[in-house]
Amino acid sequence: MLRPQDNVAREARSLDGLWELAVDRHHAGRDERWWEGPLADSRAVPVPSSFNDLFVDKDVHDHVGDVWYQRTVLVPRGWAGQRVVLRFDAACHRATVWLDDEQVAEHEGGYLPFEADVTALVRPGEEHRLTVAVNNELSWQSIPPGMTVTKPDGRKQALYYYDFFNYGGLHRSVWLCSTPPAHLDDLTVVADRDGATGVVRAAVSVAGETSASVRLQLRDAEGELVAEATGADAELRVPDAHLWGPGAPYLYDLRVELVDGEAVVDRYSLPVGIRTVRVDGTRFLINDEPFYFKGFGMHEDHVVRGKGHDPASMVHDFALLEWVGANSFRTSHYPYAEEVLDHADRLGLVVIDETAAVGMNLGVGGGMFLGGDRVTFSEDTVNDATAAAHRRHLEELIARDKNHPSVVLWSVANEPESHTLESRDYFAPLFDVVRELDPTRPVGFVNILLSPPDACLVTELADVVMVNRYYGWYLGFDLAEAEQGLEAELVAWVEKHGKPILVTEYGGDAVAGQRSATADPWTEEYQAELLDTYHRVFDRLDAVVGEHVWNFADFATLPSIMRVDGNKKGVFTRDRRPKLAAHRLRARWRAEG
Ligand code: BDP
Repeated sequence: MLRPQDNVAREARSLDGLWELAVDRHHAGRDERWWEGPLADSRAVPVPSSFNDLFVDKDVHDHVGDVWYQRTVLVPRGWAGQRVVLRFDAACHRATVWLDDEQVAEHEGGYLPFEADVTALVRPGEEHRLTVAVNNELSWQSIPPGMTVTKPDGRKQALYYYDFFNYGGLHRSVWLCSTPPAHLDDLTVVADRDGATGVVRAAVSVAGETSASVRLQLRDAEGELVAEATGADAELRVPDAHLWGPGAPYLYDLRVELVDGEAVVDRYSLPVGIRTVRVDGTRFLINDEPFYFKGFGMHEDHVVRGKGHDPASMVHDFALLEWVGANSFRTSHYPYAEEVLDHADRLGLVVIDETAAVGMNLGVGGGMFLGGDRVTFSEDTVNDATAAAHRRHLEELIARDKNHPSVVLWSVANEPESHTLESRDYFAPLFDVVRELDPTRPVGFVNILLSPPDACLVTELADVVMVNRYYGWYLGFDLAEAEQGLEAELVAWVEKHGKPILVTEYGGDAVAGQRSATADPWTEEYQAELLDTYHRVFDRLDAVVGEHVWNFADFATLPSIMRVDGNKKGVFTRDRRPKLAAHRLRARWRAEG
């Protein structure tokens, strides 16, 4: 599936803007067939955005079930004879789509795109009614997993083991696109090096009846043609290639065309970065140079919009990453908007790309939150159907993100149970899937503190060790003990696996403005000192190849006795003002160059 693009052969019309929204408070819309006419009792809603925080209405904020989005769509007159596609960049967590009275798509998985070919249903020059039921319920078979319970008054509630608010809605752009009937359908690019020569291998798939052939042209950043090839499996060689690297984001432009004689039947352009990634012993190598990750686990999370993508916030977040001296981030805990990866490609930020498999662990909190006496892997909880959904999610993620040079590492899950044989049996085939679909990038998963080196059975499947650690926070506030505990554990990981270690989370909550001369917990001083403590340990251990602070910014969670207006582990506030820790990180990260 290729992304929407405007060029000589294709058109992409954004359907972003104000739609109508009806919140299905009584879960009646499907039975009452709301898609068959204009939504009753609706109000204007922006797309993209989460719906939860837009209105001053607690019931809407907390709504679990369907919400119905609707608008009319004009199919341009000039599109007669073209293939017409509706594309959703994300609908969280699942969506059913109708064009007029016809169901045209159904998709599960709230952070990845899907499309529907509606050619047979549309009349160019006319308007059509587009209705989408977006559902934010969780189950043990959804990714992320969770539970949905129905209260005595009929309201549904989502229960989940992850620490961010379960926002719902159309979080990313919606498109109406045209392509030629016979068209370029997919493109996989793998770049490599042969000495100073860049080698770009491109696999092109074509859909529809055609005798047209594939032509590829690679241009450098100045627009000069540097290599050409023909055929659906092509190799382009670039002498003295300019590499894409962290902080040095050189991009070529690959133009793929379907040509019939001189006529261009279809065209698709892709920015291409030539770079390699490899793990060697305890080193993580990009372009055969050791790379040290400095940055954050982040969230797509903003005031009012929730998880709605917005380019202004994205550009500002990247500006703050640059200001603080970060060179990388993890898409914790789900795939981010594709625009974010485009921007990372453009700016030379390195990305750990994570699935939405988060909260797969009933051991958190001693199982006291939701699990009762349930176990994580069982017929009633995470089971074969969950594994199938997880596998589909990985396939869709890799299909979407495979061509981004910024993506250097796949994260299969965040903090799942990983100390039981069941967890190993669950994850082993998923690691195989990733390696089969993408032999070019390392793969890992993020280990939880409940599963130390002598207990974890999943890390041996991974190319790197990724650990989230909270010495000095969840394990007591004695930073001297924290320093010892952390160092002893990281040394044990090196001894056990001899792989590079990425500390993918460390940090503590600080309420902005809470200050203390004695660095008491919850103050900005304590948060900064906690980070300093970790840094001393990292600097003593060669196998530590990265530090990702938890979190870039404060973010929304469910209310709980552990959270005051959300999670406050951000080094920036939710409105992106630096806390003391951000200045401390800036001094460290920028000094190191
Ligand atoms: C880790 C989770 C992360 C949480 C963080 C915390 O990976 O999602 O937000 O802890 O407690 O366990 O702040």
